[in-house]
Amino acid sequence: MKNVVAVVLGGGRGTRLQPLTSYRSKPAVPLAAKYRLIDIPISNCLNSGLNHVFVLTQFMTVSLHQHIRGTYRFDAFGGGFVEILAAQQTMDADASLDWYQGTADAVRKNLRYLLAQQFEYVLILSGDQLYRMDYAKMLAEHQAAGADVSIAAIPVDRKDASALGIMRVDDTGRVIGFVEKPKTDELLDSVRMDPKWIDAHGVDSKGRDCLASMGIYLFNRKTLTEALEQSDSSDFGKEIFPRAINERRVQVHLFDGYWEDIGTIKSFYESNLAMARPDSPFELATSNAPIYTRPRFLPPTRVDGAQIRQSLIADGCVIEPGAVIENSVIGLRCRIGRDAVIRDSIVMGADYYETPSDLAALDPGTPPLGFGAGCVVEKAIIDKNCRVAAGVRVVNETGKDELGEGRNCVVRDGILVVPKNHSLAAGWRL
Ligand code: ADQ
Ligand code: ADP
Repeated sequence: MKNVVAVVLGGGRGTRLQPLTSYRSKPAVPLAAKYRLIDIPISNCLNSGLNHVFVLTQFMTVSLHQHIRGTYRFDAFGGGFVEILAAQQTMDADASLDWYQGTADAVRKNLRYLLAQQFEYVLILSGDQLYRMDYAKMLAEHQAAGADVSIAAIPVDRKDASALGIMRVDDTGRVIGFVEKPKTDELLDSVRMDPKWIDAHGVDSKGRDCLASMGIYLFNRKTLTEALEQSDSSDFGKEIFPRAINERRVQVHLFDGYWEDIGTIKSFYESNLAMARPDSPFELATSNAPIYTRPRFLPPTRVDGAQIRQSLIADGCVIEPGAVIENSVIGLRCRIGRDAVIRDSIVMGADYYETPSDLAALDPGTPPLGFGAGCVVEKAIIDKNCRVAAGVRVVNETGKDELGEGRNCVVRDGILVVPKNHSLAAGWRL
């Protein structure tokens, strides 16, 4: 893996995770109570013996910078690094012209940094997926097949195929058809696989007959340079691959395991809550492939007479008597008042504690950080540093998406999202 450099695609202009990405870049979005999205691909790299990582992001936020700097440190002898390359270094209006136009454009614009050292392979990863993978296995298969490019693939059902790049491969695993997000049955049929082929190659297809690209690509240095320099295509999935399969040896790397795209509010919400279940499909507590994150010096969470079921609770929280927490993810430094109810929700916690003098200085009507006594939060995502007053009900009873307008929250896919630093004062209701 010494010859591989990894590039994590940290998100385009995409609005799919808004408003969680209104104030921070996508890689910095908090995940599973104490991590950030970027910890997943970087941990996979480190656990695969790969410690040269670039993160491409549209704009730099303080938190992403602090997080990377404070977490991924390497000694001088190992030669490792995790470095952020931001498209937009300033916030002025014209800077938008410099934004990356798509995944391939993002890599092209940074090619000179990526290839400044003599890496033979470039591994391109998405920054918004939840999975564990040993990229060393992918490299070994790539080399054994004499491939120019390898694409990681997972079997999926037809109903999920229209949101993904779907591939057809020959007997040797060489990709001979690639359709990005096939919208018609006809297109899908053109790349369908025989599930028996998948079974025969060591992955239980469970009858699934589509091989989906996981957006994980391993390129030979020369192939990547040529593919990007000889065209002005912006996107790997839409443009580069459909063309590359005719001209290059593009090989599939089959993956068997849990893999979830968490780039939308709905999938982000569902995947976080799934990790709180006893039968979690993605286990955080393992010793052989840990997920790394920033070490913090927070006190243990203090709980007194609360009822907690099926939840993840981060460090530094205070949970008062009578509180009920069910099927939820509770982030760092969260204060949850007496008899508050948090159900089917992700609350991200706070970046700081309020001191008694901070509390005394609050404007009348501004509730303290955290969740006041008796409030009820259901099916919601409450971003960091929010204030929910005592007795407030954050419950979108109608389930309609448009109701959030102008009320310090938005509703996406029926999930109520309160953006960072917002206050829901006494009497707020939805
Ligand atoms: P999508 O996920 O729809 O499909 P895309 O929107 O290009 O593809 O995003 C891929 C990754 O790149 C994401 O992590 C995204 O955040 C990031 N990204 C997007 N635009 C970017 C930009 N301008 N700058 C930096 N990062 C950017 C892709 C493939 C499919 C495949 C799925 C699997 O195209 O073939 O099936 O991934 O999830
Ligand atoms: P995020 O992307 O998670 O929302 P930010 O970019 O806002 O995070 O960074 C918040 C950082 O600010 C945290 O790392 C935290 O340590 C720091 N911080 C410390 N004290 C305060 C404070 N009193 N108010 C706001 N932020 C604070």
